[in-house]
Amino acid sequence: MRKILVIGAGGQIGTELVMRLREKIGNDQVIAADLKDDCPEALFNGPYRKMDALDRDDVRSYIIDEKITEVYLLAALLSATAENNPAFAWKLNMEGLFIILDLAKEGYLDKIFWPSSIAVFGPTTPQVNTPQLTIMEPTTVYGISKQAGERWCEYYHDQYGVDVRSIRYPGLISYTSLPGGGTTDYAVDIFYQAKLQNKFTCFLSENTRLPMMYMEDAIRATLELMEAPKESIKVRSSYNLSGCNFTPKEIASEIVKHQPDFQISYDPDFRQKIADTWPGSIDDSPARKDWGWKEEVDLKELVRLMLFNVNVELLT
Ligand code: NAD
Ligand code: AKB
Repeated sequence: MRKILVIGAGGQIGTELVMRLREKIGNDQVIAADLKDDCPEALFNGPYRKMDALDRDDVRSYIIDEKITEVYLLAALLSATAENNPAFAWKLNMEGLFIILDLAKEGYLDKIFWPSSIAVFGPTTPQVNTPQLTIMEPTTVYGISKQAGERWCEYYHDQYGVDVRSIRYPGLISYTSLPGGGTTDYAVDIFYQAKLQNKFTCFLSENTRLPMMYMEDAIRATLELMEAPKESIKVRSSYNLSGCNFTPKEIASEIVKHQPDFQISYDPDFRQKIADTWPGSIDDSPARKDWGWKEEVDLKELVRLMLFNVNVELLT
């Protein structure tokens, strides 16, 4: 029987991933774990465990004693936060991964999901329709840690047969919980500010194009990848995945269609330098071919859904 542990469950992806996994395999079969003392309200319907992904002894004994079969390891520092604390970002993003990879190597886990990011790419990468296999010279500590993580995932698969699967998520857009310190966060904040004050100051410049995805598509992709037969997973580093892509100016124009007086201004900060090194669009043909990936939500629909669903009370 599947018994899943989601580490970093209290964040932007974890909250929605746990909800969906519980719908699929049962509330008690999916344990949400996070450094936070309290379980997020959205996850009150099932087990919660306070856990530090870096506490090797605790993570090991919990997974072994509870007979966990799958781990989704989401605990990490994201791009903007990581630049402010590079040494700790490297430690969290790498050591947490090794603890889980080693457990799988020893036979305690059937499967692992570990997310990578478009941050693995850098200024020398082709920026349009970035291919699966290409030049990767990331310049952020976050990107470097994700690239190294990808190499280790492939290594553990090839050398020890570990069934680890991964996606290079683009910027994810959602309303259930707030984003955790990334460069793409503006594309979530813009909806809260549109609702609160009908205007928004963007920390990226108007023509900065980045790959993005609505959370529902990202969660569906994750479940489809994890449920695909082992033989169909040909990429053991991490799969490129594309949803849509847009600039701050384009998302603002789409919001104006719903709120004609909405105004955007631009005040780029240190995150501009990060965004300038990332691709504008992604070629995800291997994901489409190997396990049938297809996005469903485009920019127009994403804006409609976000404006309808964001709850500004989440900000308080
Ligand atoms: P987030 O910052 O919203 O959530 C991370 C969660 O991990 C938080 O709840 C935090 O409390 C928890 N955490 C931090 N340190 C921990 C520790 N030591 N032990 C246990 N829990 C800890 O991040 P997210 O957006 O949900 O991202 C999850 C993963 O997906 C990360 O690896 C991130 O790099 C990757 N990713 C996210 C995006 C995105 O747009 N959200 C895009 C690409 C990749
Ligand atoms: C970030 O901006 O850091 C994340 C990501 C694309 O990995 N959203």
